Amino acid sequence: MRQKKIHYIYNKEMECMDFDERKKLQGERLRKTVALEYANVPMYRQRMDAAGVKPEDIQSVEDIVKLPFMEKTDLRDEFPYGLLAADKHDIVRIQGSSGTTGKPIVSGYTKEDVDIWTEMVARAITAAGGGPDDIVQVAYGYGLFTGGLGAHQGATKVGAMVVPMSSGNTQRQIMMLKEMGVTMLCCTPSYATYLAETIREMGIQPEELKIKSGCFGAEPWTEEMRQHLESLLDFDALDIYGLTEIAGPGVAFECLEKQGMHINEDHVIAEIIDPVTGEQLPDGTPGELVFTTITKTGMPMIRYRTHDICTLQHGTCGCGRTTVKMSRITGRTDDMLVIRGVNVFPSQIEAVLLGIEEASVHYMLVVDRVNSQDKLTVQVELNENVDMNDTENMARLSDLIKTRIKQVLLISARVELLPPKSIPRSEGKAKRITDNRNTGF
Ligand code: DLL
Repeated sequence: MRQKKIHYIYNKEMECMDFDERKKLQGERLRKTVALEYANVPMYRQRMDAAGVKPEDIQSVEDIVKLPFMEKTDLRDEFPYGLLAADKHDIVRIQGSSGTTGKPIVSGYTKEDVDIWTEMVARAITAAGGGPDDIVQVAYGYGLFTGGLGAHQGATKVGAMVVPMSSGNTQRQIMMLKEMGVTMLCCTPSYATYLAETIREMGIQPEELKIKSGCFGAEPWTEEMRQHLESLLDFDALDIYGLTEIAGPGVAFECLEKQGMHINEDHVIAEIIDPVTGEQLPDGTPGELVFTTITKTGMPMIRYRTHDICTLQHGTCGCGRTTVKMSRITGRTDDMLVIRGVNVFPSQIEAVLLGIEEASVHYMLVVDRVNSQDKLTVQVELNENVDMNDTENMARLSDLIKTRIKQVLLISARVELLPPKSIPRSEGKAKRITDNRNTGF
């Protein structure tokens, strides 16, 4: 059941702080973080020395551009403890990123880091209408991945009752949602879609559930997907963003205005840069998101390149928060597909498919190289009610999808229409790309 648009704010002092005051606070915290990093992390000290920057050169937020970037490769190279700025004795938690092969990307957190991260998620849950009266089902995976524990801690902090399901076992998830009277759901948007569709297929109506909102993140999704989800369950589907290296979920979160995600600026400084030149870009211009942690003491990150693409927007939101907002992530600079020279983001294809009634939200992009030419195949699962034996209609649908993809991406794709439930479902982050171009040598 959708809730009234009332804006609850967890930490008014920090979330609604005057713009200049916050900048001052960020400058002070940045100065401390850089001094800590320079003193305790040899890799970053060497990098600052090589760039000719000393801690005393950093006095205000504006000075941040003098500092060298950090990259995911730094975490791999310094695995597992090389980037710790705190004594190992003070580290109380290790978390890691999901879905990678080989060594995971891990981050170490002090007790204070865990508390800060917990408050970030508490702010997100509050913004989604959550509080002590709520029952929050956490269907993010628990483990090294930050989703499960992150959402769990935040929901506990606001005093909600947590149902720690972790991911998977869809029938059991749905039974608990219904029987426990769950009011909020936390999981990936692809899993939320799968859950919502299964709920409807089981003949359960939204009125039989008490779900009022959900905090969905850990992977890119679209506005169209929000509409789809909200129409299935009659609730508020909100975006939540984060990454292990910085904290976990809650680095940024949407409020009920649904106009971008508020970044917790008392704990991080966000920049958008041109991924090629490294120059800062103004509000509204898409580029790579870069974060600097300014309160983390376990493993601080300075100008960490996320490779996520989005825009920033400063100003006061309709909810009263004054924190900068980031747009949805439209892709990553590194998993962006380049097909015949054209940049392709899975989210663009998803938006096309969601505009086609017969197509479901389940799809795969397969890229092959045939006679030195890139070939993109879009596999689309059709909805249950589509008659796949109607060859005329199948041909029309396939042409329609091809035309729309061409209009949006300016490239041609082969379209394969598949029966319902033929694409494997994910319980965590969805895998939507198979790139065969670099294999087979
Ligand atoms: O995915 C943390 C998280 C858990 C966020 C639960 C939200 C909810 P990692 O596994 O380290 O951490 O992956 C971080 O996931 O750089 C983005 O590319 C992507 N990502 C995270 N949230 C979003 C989002 C968690 N809301 C990487 N929209 C990030 C788009 C997202 N992409």
